[in-house]
Amino acid sequence: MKIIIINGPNLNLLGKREPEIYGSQTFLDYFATLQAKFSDIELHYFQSNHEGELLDKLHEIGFSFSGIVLNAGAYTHTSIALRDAIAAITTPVVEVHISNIYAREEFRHHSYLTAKCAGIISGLGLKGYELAIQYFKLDLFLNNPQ
Ligand code: CA2
Repeated sequence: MKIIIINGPNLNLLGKREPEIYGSQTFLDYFATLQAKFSDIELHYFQSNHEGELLDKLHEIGFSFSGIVLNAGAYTHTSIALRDAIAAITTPVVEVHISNIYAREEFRHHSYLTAKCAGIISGLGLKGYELAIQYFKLDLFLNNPQ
């Protein structure tokens, strides 16, 4: 099973700035713990600050992977292009936000992506990424019980 975590703009700063909102762990450290926890999954990670690169990655893996965990950062609130890409691919996407976007500024309350995603996890910190992976594992198991 291949699952990818895709992080958008500024998420490369995790653990380095604004720890009161986003925590103090770097994403690469957290990703290593996820790989250890989910050693039965081929877990990939991609981060970009560029909208076009995020689109290219969705196109590249969006027909072959089992699941995409997407934190599109601020593009969540602006990008019709990312919404269209999620709608065009066949791999299901779970939208994740570290902070609770509904408890923050009004402009963060709307996501262009949610309607095209399987679901959204927001406000549970980095744990949200792990929960999204658990969802894909459970969903695939329920659909292919053996
Ligand atoms: O809560 C989330 O995960 C967000 O997607 C994070 C975005 C924000 O624009 C969304 O509204 C909610 C911002 C990512 C910025 O990441 C930083 C990490 C560390 C230090 C500074 C920024």
